[in-house]
Amino acid sequence: MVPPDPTLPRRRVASPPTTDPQTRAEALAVAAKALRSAEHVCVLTGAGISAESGIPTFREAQTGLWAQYSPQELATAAAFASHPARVWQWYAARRASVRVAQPNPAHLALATLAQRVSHCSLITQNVDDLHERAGSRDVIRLHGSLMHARCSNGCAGSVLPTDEQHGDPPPCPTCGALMRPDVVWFGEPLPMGPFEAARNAAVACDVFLSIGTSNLVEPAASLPWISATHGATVIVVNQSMEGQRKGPSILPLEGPAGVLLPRLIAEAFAGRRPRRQAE
Ligand code: BV8
Ligand code: ZN
Repeated sequence: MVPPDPTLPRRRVASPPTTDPQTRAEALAVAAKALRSAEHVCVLTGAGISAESGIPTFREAQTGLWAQYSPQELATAAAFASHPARVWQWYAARRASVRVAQPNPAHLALATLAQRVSHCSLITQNVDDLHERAGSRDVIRLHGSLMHARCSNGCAGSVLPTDEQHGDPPPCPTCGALMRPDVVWFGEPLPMGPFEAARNAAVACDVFLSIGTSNLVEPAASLPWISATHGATVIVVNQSMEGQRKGPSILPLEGPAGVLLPRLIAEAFAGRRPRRQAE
């Protein structure tokens, strides 16, 4: 657990939910009330928010050719070093499925949320581009992007790879080393800028909305608890609360994000005009 940073200003402590809601409707009403009164909302999304767009979650069993591997085995620099074509093709197959997928009502609800609150920080662990395609801007990407590739030797810049699912990774146009997916693999450090921005938002927000994540992968998994220790209300939206932390400042909303998020945003901001029109 990361101790609160004493140098950071303590903030108005959003009161944790006063009632212990028995029903989903009550939980939704308590969550909507917390959202409506929040100045700064911080959102963290995981693979579950893209599930209703048809993108398998990270922990769901892999299908077809990839059924024989676990994502953790493929999403590492060691796997790429030993089997570059296999890893490159796994990402190409995932990229192709993202390309034909559409943002679902959960992604769209978050784009609406950003127009309703004074300050909304959207952090994603996902590597698909569905948040951006739903209209969200300034997405804080902790684990990179499936839709880009970069030089495995560290040359500057990234390219938009094709969905060519066969063959080897292409060579870097600058130095000839293999291009690699522009994602953060297990055992690799997160990009400093995005993680700092994510941590600062978690500390500063009044409400932390955790959506569709098993909260198992660090250091992203610590963000909701950093927020809770700084007085925020943590709303957890997940298909299942199994394995999810409980606590006085944690408000569980169990169900599919594509159903719950539109309802939550509608209930929280009924009658409130958009703060700024989508550009
Ligand atoms: C780091 C990009 C340090 C790639 C990803 C040993 C050695 C080294 C590190 C470690 C180690 N042991 C532990 C670690 C730390 C490690 C880690 O946390 N491992 C875990 C497995 C224990 N972390 C790291 O390695 C990180 N780096 O620590 O570096 C360092 C520092 C300095 C110098 C060197 C090193 C890097 C982690 C990033 C890995 N890359 N993605 C790719 O995508 O291919 S992580 C990847 O998995 C995803 O991005 C995501 O973050 C994670 C999956 O989590 P979820 O998104 O939560 O998805 P999941 O399937 O688990 O759950 C889905 C949820 O949705 C479920 O709860 C489900 O109920 C719910 N759901 C389903 N449908 C719906 C729904 N909810 C709502 N509605 C629905 N419809
Ligand atoms: Zn290069």
